[in-house]
Amino acid sequence: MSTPPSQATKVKAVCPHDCPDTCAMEVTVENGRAIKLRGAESPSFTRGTLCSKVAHYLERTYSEQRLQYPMKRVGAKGEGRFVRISWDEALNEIAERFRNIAATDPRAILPYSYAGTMGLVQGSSMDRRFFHRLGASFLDRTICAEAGAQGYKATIGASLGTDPEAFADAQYIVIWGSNPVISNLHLWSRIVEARRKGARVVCIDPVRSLTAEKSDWHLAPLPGTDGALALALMHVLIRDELCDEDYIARYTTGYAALKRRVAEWTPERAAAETGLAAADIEQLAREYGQEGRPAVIRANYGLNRCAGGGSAMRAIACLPALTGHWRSPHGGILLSTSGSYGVNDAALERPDLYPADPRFPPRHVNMSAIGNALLEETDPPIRAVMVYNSNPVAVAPESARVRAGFAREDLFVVVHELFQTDTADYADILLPATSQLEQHDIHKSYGHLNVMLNTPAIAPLGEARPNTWVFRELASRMGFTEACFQESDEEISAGAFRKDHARSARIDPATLAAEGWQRLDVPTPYAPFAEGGFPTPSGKCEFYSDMLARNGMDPLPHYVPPHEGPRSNPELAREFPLAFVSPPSRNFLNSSFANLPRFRDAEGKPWLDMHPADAAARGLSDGQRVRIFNRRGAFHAWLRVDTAQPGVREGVVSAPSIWWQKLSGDGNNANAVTSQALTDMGGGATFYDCLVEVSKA
Ligand SMILES: Nc1nc2c(c(=O)[nH]1)N[C@H]1C(S)=C(S)[C@@H](COP(=O)(O)OP(=O)(O)OC[C@H]3O[C@@H](n4cnc5c(=O)[nH]c(N)nc54)[C@H](O)[C@@H]3O)O[C@H]1N2
Ligand SMILES: Nc1nc2c(c(=O)[nH]1)N[C@H]1C(S)=C(S)[C@@H](COP(=O)(O)OP(=O)(O)OC[C@H]3O[C@@H](n4cnc5c(=O)[nH]c(N)nc54)[C@H](O)[C@@H]3O)O[C@H]1N2
Ligand code: SF4
Ligand SMILES: [Mo]
Repeated sequence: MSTPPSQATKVKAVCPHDCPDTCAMEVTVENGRAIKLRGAESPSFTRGTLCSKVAHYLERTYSEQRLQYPMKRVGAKGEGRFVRISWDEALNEIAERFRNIAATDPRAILPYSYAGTMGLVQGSSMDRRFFHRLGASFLDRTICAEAGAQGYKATIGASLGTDPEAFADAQYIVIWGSNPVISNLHLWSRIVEARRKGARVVCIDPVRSLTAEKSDWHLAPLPGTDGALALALMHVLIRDELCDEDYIARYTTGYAALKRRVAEWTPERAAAETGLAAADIEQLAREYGQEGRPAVIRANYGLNRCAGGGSAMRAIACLPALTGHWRSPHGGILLSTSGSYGVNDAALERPDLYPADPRFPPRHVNMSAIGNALLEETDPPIRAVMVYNSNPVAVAPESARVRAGFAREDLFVVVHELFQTDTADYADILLPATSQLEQHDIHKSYGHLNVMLNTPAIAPLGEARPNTWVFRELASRMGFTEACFQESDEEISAGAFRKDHARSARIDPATLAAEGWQRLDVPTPYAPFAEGGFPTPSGKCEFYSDMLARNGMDPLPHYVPPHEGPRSNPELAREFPLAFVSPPSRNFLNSSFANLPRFRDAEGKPWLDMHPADAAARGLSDGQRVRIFNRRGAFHAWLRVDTAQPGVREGVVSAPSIWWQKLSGDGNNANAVTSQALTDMGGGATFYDCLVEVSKA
């Protein structure tokens, strides 16, 4: 840790949260205390504004709920009663427990982390080195984006796409499975700009989200049916000769096979799957394919949390190549920009430290089914979990199983946190973590093309310590002597990007220190695939994928219906007829902020949005407290039924999330009902593939 400044100064910082915008912040510090925090004025993606959560980040930083010293459990697991201990006592005990377990089988130890901070240093460096060197189980970090990422990769080759900055001059924008007003504010400001210049904005979402409300046209399919819609769009584009044959011939593979495949996908067939009108599907295809007007798609993770999430993204990613919209910087598709960076994972994470012990072949545990893993893994059983940067008890699916897993008497649980979350209540040892203002970091982004530097603004509160410090200390107690465990945070961040990578080679420490950010080495405007050059094995946009064929999968875009729906499981659908989604609420960031008064007050109560027809059929009315349930569990919420402007389409209910269970009133949140079933590609979570019934509470 470097020493923070002690006199009135402005410090450049970065929002650490799991959000595509990765905002540039400026912190004013006086006498060692941060007194003001705002969006940095420099012409970065942030343009001087933060969202309504992080604008109040100082309330989070200085919250009286912050954990300030290490503690150990005195009550029962889950009860949340702890007493203070010293760092030495805490670290010695963890090291001793880990050593004992590792002596039998190190794979019985599992890290559990996600994106509490997105920083490359505090998110994925010293921690990974430690668990690699230890020979612990690998955690497959699938809970958010993996299905979509894999589907997109099969078509495009990597997470590269349209420059978010270029949306400001787009003419036709399709927002698909994404709610930028809530979850990608600075892209939304570009979309508003484009709309002012005449762009048409279409939103595809089963929920009438704030984005849907502000768009020119809202199409509301049933959750998990986007793949069918994409195939029918391709059907119309090809049938009506709205494709760019020259682009297809030069820069794609498998067009003839794709043509045969989508011939089956008439708008009528897709209408039956999606619950949309066939005429609307025809119209969307014609508008999207209009000649001489580039169209851009903002596809995001809302559509990848279902059985067919990977296939759906793969099919959607074919559209801009079919129409040649990639020719323009203001056309194409954006899922994530994260593949634009040359991150030096090998240096940050040191996978080479993993011991090649023939007794212990590498074992992977999927974070999206952590409940089952904790309760059922036998080869070997999980005996210790170390949680940091995540709140699995609140955010992982099927809470009853997750809680039962963490409550196991024979499981040693360490939680490193800023707050006493639902997960912290299950800790044997609870460690205090620093906030972003108290730690050093360097960030890439998944929603723009800049590298960002975060400099510590204040000293750690109480005895809080950064993730890197904890793993450095544990490494030393475990006797790990490799030099990489001595590296400072500044040294780690200096090596975070590859010098041999075209777009990252010119990342300059001096520019970062002076400005707080630097754009990758890409032109402006940037049309990444105007002349092909896809990072696929063939170098083309792959309508047909040899890689999928080799892995025994369908090499062509296809439709995978939801696990839970009238087609896959008619009996279940009769008992639980409503499709349940639980997308992000405006005032929380996943489960972060949900414990702080300002944000809970702004959110009000746990809500459930329902269509008036569905409410009437159940004799339910607006404002009533209801019970949402299926065979996995139940939780309560307050019903919102808007008869003038229904908040959701018929057959769908939506509970803005993620509430802390212990603060929600009945000890449960939306994940009481969600399922641990996985997606078709990437082993992702299927939060929005979930049937429920709703009754009066
Ligand atoms: N305020 C706020 N911002 C956030 C977050 C937060 O919790 N709060 N979370 C952050 C994180 S981790 C992520 S991953 C992103 C998520 O942000 P997005 O990628 O935008 O994804 P979601 O919000 O999950 O879903 C977006 C929209 O998809 C809709 N949707 C649900 N199912 C389907 C479907 O099957 N098909 C289609 N077409 N649409 C569907 C939802 O109703 C929702 O309105 O946001 C980030 N930003
Ligand atoms: N029902 C439902 N469930 C969902 C979703 C949904 O849409 N619906 N969305 C899913 C998605 S997209 C995601 S990404 C996951 C998100 O799940 P998580 O990544 O677990 O996100 P958070 O709930 O914000 O928890 C992050 C925790 O990390 C802590 N933290 C922050 N910074 C640091 C740090 O520097 N060090 C340490 N040690 N801790 C830190 C925070 O205090 C916070 O408690 O949730 C998933 N769960
Ligand atoms: S949560 Fe997103 S929009 Fe809000 S400040 Fe952070 S990066 Fe920016
Ligand atoms: Mo996420």
